[in-house]
Amino acid sequence: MLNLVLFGPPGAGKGTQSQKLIDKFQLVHLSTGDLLRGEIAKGSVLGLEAKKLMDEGKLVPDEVVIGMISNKLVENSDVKGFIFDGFPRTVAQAEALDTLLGNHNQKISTMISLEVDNEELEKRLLLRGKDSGRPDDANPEVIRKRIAEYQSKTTPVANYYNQQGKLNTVYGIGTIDEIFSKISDVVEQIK
Ligand code: B4P
Repeated sequence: MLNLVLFGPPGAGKGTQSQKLIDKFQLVHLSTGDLLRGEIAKGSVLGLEAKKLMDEGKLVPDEVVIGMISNKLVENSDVKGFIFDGFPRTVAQAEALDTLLGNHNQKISTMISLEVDNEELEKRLLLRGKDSGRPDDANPEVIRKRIAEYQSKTTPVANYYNQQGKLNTVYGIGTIDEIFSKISDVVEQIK
């Protein structure tokens, strides 16, 4: 199985590049952001609790997102592999993912980390906020909070995978196709 972690700050292009990776490598896309927005749309208890945190630019508790991913791994047992998009976002989530995959005799193949400076991130997210309807993209203060959450809680995850020899950094500024080509090169090397 080919199991990829697509990593990077909010607005780095994770969701955008995931769509192209799914088409090229026939992987199942697991985006915790999309799963949480699905719960919000359904109006579930989990969704209502998550919405409050997401609207403030904060991370949702580890056990919530780990539970969602665990369910999805069970539902998709016979696939070519997964793209984990926006997950793991804390070291506790990364450890839990290793355990969950280990239970299915699987592991993470590699991590691709998209590098984009803060000024560009803010610009992209505000632009998307104009028509996405996502409250967390509409407010510059919330965007800055998300970037700060990333810097304090999520950046240690890169080191976690680096220690396993699985970290690949890709410069995330340029056209979507240019960036995709660099990501594809990394994936082809480990296939
Ligand atoms: P996510 O849904 O993961 O959203 P995101 O970080 O904003 O990234 P996304 O993938 O959507 O954007 P992309 O970079 O592709 O998370 C939202 C919230 O959910 C979090 O803040 C948190 O509260 C919660 N959450 C999710 N997962 C969690 C977890 N594991 N633990 C705890 N909480 C969790 O694209 C951004 C924009 O840039 C787009 O408009 C795109 O068109 C544009 N773009 C992309 N590539 C570009 C390029 N090369 N040039 C110009 N623009 C580009």
